[in-house]
Amino acid sequence: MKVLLVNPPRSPCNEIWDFAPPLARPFVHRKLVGPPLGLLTLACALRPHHDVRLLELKGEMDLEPQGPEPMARLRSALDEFAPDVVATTAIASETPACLDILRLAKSRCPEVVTVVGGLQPTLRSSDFDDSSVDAVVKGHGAPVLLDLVRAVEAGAPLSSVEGLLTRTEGALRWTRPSTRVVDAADRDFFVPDRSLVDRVKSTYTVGPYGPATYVFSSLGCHHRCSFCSIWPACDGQVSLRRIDSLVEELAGLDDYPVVRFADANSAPDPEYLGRLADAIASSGVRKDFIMDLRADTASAHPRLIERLARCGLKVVICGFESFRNDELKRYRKSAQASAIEAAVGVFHECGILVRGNYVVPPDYLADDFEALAAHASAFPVNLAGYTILTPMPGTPFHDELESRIVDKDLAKYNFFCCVLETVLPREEFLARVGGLWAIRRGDFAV
Ligand code: B12
Repeated sequence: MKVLLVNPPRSPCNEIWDFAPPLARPFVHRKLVGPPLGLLTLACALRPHHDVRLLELKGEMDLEPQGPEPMARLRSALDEFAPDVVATTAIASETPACLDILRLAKSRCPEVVTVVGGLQPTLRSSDFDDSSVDAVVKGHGAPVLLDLVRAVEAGAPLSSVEGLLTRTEGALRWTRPSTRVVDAADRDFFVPDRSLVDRVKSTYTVGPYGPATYVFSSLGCHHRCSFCSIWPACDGQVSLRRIDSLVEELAGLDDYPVVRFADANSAPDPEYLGRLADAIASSGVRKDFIMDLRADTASAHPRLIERLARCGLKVVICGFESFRNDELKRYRKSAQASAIEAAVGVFHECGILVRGNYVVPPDYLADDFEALAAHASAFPVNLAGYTILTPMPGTPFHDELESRIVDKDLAKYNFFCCVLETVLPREEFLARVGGLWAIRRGDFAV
């Protein structure tokens, strides 16, 4: 079977940049780059049996920004490859682009079977109840996708595939519940097939460094931060990679001097992470690593950070979220603001750069912006980012805040737009968030 995997383009919406004062604009993030690890995982599962191609629309647009627009590139790929199955992935802000992809695939090749998976279908499958979508897969879906493609090959109906939502009588309905328990971090782990991004890997850079790739050491998160989508998607469960499997994967990444851990939190189990750091250090694998670590992990486990520095940890992305304890409590972030300062000290003592991120809630007034700016100016992080509190569709937080939502355009659910009602005039609120980006500037962007 010919399977075309399509990585959707980025959402074009960035209201922080749109309203930022000219001085701050150059520092507002406009894009994050990196390989689509989920699709590369699916490719590994499919490839021994099927002819698989990847159209990496983020990478292609970065490689040739002046080239054809994303849908024209998809049209060419569909005409040239004539796939039997088109599969794509979506986070909230990429949902509209994902639907455009599947609509074009259906209109161009009416016989093609279309399927979507990833975080947004997992959290709110109803967003994909569209005549262009034949099937929706929730969760870590490599085994289900394999079954689906096998069924298509055998000419069997999609309704014969377990654990899938399919279009039946005009609506998405579950097929038989799956009896399979998927452990995508361990038993059902597939090594992402990075050969499919060879063409665009030069676009995966971190500032001047790269090419960079992703690996994950864990899936899921135990914490319950209100704004995060990971715990609702994984029911608060965490599964860890086997250390030998991860070290082996790292040892195979000859083309990538920079590796970012794509974990929700790279230290769900500090003891495990310490063993992983030691295993990497003694394996002879030499990389510059980037991890997402919590401030309270660093303040409580300074020796762990030293071990990570010894194995190559160079940059940490740290969700500070707020400098005020009452706001941290509101976000259900189980950490104290004082941990931030302690953590930054620990990271810097180990020579690790810190990119801290603050969340700005829509009820901020001028005084709050000034207090945050004063705090951030006095703080020695290498780079700070400021995003807007956003209730991600399909999460309990979205249901809680539903009555305050003023914008339902999913392309705007990317933490860079304001979808909730503000207390300040909206344009002033956005301009003030944009202004914060001028406070600190470093020479790298992650
Ligand atoms: C790596 C990453 C990225 C990469 C994605 C590369 C790409 N796809 O092109 C980059 C850096 C580009 C990125 C960008 C952004 N990201 Co991001 N990112 C992540 C991160 C850290 C890891 C994702 C990952 O690789 N997981 C591991 C893989 C193996 O799992 P997976 O992708 O879920 O895939 C599995 C299943 O979902 C399923 N599956 C997935 N797709 C499909 C398709 C089919 C057909 C099937 C059957 C199954 C299936 O099977 C896969 C294999 O098991 C997550 C946080 C996290 N830890 O998950 C945030 C996260 C996904 N990102 C997020 C956000 C908000 C963004 C940005 C919008 C941020 C911003 N404001 O700039 C941007 C968007 C683009 C931009 N503006 O540049 C949010 C999404 C929230 C939401 N509800 O939408 C997350 C959850 C972070 C968070 N905690 O809030 N991101």
